[in-house]
Amino acid sequence: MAKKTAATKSKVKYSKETYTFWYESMLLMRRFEEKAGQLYGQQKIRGFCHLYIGQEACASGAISALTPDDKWITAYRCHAHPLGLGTDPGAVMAELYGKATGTTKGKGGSMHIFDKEKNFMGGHGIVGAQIPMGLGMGFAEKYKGTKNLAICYMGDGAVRQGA
Ligand SMILES: Cc1ncc(C[n+]2csc(CCOP(=O)(O)OP(=O)(O)O)c2C)c(N)n1
Repeated sequence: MAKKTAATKSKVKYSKETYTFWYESMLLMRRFEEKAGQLYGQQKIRGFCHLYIGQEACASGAISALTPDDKWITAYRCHAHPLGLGTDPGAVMAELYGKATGTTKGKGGSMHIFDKEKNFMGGHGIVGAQIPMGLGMGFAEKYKGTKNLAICYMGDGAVRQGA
């Protein structure tokens, strides 16, 4: 008999729409990052370019669990979250190219993708800088009396940065 795992014990059922969202959004993230990595290697994308390959589920799963009013922030590995939240992939790619049609008008580049409409607050190049800002975003919702969440992503390096 197969050993019971956390997954087989779970009574949670997900809809076909949720599974489809996970698959489509993770595939978009993966294909986008593969292309970005290729273009970076060809020096068409300049500056820094940190990819999210292998971590797609961390973004996609959270996006399906939260609401459009919740707030998002992460570090420089920031292409995938806006893609999952519905930001135009062309605008994210334009930002990587430094074009005026990019999400930050080409001034931010790969590490500084923002999309205020999707409540995606960056995209930050300073390791750990997203932690106090994410906390502030959470407090802002508390002060305003909403039930919105602020979700802050960080790597293990950022955890002990000090903030
Ligand atoms: C304050 C600061 N110190 C150092 C760096 C240089 N730096 C860039 S990425 C990185 C590693 C961060 O690791 P982690 O937070 O675990 O994120 P990961 O890249 O592994 O996703 C460092 C030290 C920086 N950007 N900011």
